[in-house]
Amino acid sequence: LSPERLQAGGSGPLYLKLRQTLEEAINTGKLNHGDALPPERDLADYANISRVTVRKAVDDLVKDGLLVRRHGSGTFVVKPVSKVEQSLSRLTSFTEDMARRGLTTRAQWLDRGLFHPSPDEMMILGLPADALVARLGRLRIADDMPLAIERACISSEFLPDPARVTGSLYAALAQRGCRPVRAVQRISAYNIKEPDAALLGVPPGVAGLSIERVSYLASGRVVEFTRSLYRGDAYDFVAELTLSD
Ligand code: 16G
Repeated sequence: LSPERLQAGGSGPLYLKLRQTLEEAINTGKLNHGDALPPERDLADYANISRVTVRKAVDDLVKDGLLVRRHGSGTFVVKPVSKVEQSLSRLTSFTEDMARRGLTTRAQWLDRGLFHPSPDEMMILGLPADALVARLGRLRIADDMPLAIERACISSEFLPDPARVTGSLYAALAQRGCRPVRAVQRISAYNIKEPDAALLGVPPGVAGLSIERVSYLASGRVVEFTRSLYRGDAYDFVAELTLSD
């Protein structure tokens, strides 16, 4: 955003030129999804234009959905992403889902080790008070785009050495003969807050999907209790409904 470029060349209102400059910066990746725009006052001072002009350009981009204003925290860039459509009828893993779409998965580890379970973990996994659980907290990334934060909790009986899980959790469970065969999933709406927003690369306050999955072995024992936070702008969960008789 150089003041010289804004003032120079071309006819048309200044606010349109600023709008175009900002749009170009978004499209060429100089400004990225989740980036905060400098305050309108600073933009006006820097480009040597009036605040009214800046406000008009920003209003325009907000109307077109390229910027979003968050009360109290500023104006942020919104880059539309192509959504991942995820079936709700198959019990698959993140790695498998992404591989099917030709995307490569990567994880940023947030947490990985053996811990004492919290009361709700103890209850859901059906564990005694002295049991240990493996906790695997990951930011899940597909082709460099962060999609979800997942915090899995598994009884140490099924996963005694969580530090050895470097890739797919379900592959690690399968290796130990305890890949889940059934799961119950609860999805609810959630506004993504910091520090999760920063990890997911979205402005704080945007819509997310909070998902809890409890999965079972064929024997009926609970093997996994996972709490996840998915980006609402990147995920559609799709269920097929049939008429039962
Ligand atoms: C999915 C599951 C999660 C499971 C993970 C295993 C949802 C909402 N969550 O992301 O519960 O732990 O897959 O993935 O679908 P992995 O085998 O690639 O580690």
